[in-house]
Amino acid sequence: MNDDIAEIAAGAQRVAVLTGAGISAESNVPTFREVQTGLWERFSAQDLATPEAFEANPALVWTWYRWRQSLIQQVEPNPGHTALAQWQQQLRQEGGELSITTQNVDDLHERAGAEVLGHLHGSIFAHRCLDCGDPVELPDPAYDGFEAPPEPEEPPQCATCGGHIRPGVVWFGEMLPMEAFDAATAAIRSADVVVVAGTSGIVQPAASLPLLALERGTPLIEINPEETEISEAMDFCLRGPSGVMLPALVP
Ligand code: BV8
Ligand code: ZN
Repeated sequence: MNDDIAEIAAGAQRVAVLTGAGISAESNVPTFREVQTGLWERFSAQDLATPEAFEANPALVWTWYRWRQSLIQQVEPNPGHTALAQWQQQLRQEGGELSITTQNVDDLHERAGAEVLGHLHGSIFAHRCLDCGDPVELPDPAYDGFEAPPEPEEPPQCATCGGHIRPGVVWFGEMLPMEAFDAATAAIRSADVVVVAGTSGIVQPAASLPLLALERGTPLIEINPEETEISEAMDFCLRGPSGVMLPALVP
């Protein structure tokens, strides 16, 4: 870790973190850009994560989410999630603050003991009725997330109105939860340092959030093994896996 970065991290009292699918990669959760497998191998995640795809083929899209939910329930947080949770606890004890805003629909930050300011793209564990919007509690899916399920299953029907139950995620073309987006905006605007871990910086408007740091010259640190769409705006790029780089960054 270079001295400048170590000094910034050690001196920061207000840290704002944005994470993407890459932080869950070392927990064996495929990133969004990876090629799909099984029933969905001929689709890109981007094609499936849309209201149109659910409308056209509810069983295929519904099963994809329930199968991904099974996988997430079968894996564990990795050292990247744990490091952020630890840094958050450390700062809280010192009267400081570390906020985590994630694009991920998994619960690995929470299971690592961290408090999450917002899930910009919703949660795979939340379900609601497509028609009346009623939230719905469902039993856990019975798939093996490491084996693609044999047959797509139809989404259940809403007990209130009979509509299709849908995943509680934000699909392409859908608005982000404004409360989470506004909270992330405020956190980044008041931070001493902004850390962006595990995102390709492709999906908007989430990807542009860290760039708010440029307004005040707040140091921007990117953690990603690869170059991304937002690397050129970064002050520091830690080219490596977040499971290694985040534990090294925490003071
Ligand atoms: C909106 C939930 C507006 C679902 C997700 C044209 C037409 C229509 C829309 C658009 C358009 N052009 C732009 C848009 C907007 C669109 C968009 O951005 N499209 C992109 C593809 C160009 N955005 C939207 O539609 C958003 N809504 O704009 O609404 C609006 C306005 C008015 C009225 C109505 C609407 C909604 C976007 C939300 C989509 N939902 N997820 C689901 O999960 O199934 S997005 C999905 O991508 C995931 O949430 C994922 O997190 C997210 C972002 O991807 P990343 O997290 O970055 O993951 P990715 O795989 O890309 O990259 C992984 C990175 O990790 C890589 O860089 C890799 O190098 C790195 N990595 C790998 N291993 C590691 C690692 N890093 C660290 N450590 C490692 N070990
Ligand atoms: Zn309903």
